[in-house]
Amino acid sequence: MVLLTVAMLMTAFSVSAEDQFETIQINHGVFEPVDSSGVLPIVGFAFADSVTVDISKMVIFMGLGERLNLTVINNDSKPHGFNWTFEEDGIEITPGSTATVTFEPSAAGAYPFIDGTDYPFNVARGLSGVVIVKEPEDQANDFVWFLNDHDVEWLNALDDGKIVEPASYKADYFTINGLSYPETTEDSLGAVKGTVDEPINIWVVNGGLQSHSLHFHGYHVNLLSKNGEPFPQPYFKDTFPVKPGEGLHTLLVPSQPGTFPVHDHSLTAVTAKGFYPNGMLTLLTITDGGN
Ligand SMILES: [Cu+2]
Repeated sequence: MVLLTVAMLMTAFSVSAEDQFETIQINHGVFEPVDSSGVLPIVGFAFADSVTVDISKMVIFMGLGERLNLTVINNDSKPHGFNWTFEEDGIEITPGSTATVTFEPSAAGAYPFIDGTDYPFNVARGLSGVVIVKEPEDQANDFVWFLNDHDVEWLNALDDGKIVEPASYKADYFTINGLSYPETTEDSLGAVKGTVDEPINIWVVNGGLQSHSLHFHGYHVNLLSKNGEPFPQPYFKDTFPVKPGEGLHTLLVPSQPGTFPVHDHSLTAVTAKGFYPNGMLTLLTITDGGN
């Protein structure tokens, strides 16, 4: 009996988490605003196989029970870093060098990360991303809204090596997955499509520097967790704040068919250089599934 117990324990301990390997790079790139006013210089995280930086789309999916081995390559001539936004400290990655981060989360959730060096300037330039951890038994479709804001003066000045005052930050463009309305409606990651009564995960992450507050038309959503921490009470809302560095797991179970907008409650963030409605606005398209 004792031997059997020991054998079982050994089996339990020798079963290691399944490893997932990802490599991302810190690269220079450009952001193309919705109003075709020209390209803006950014620095961001990019997947290993991409040459350009696709701003605000650094989204890594993994399953709960897996272990993420994340290699981060700094291709820039300046030091950068990697920080989970739920932790105080991060690592610094010197120019041309590589760091490896392992992550074995104990709960599902959206876990944002940033380059925390020289905060808030490197985040303003585009260095933020998210790891989304999904329970293996969670069969719901996934949509991601990676919210970001972009200050044209800051992007140009920081690219020129100039110093800017933190208090002077004032965003001109507001994006979901790097896109502004109406571009957002063509985004397979963010333009929610679903069926009445079928659950949908919407992972909402704020990778920018301004607080945002989303307003759903047509539906309420269940807010399940923030940065992997479950909310203590059931939290059923049609409007909720998402602060910088927060990653929310929300669950939408559509109660009716239709096409409804979701937008930042602050109308400033639904503009592009003052033009409405070219910012944080996207659509939910729900069909009745033949019922
Ligand atoms: Cu509204």
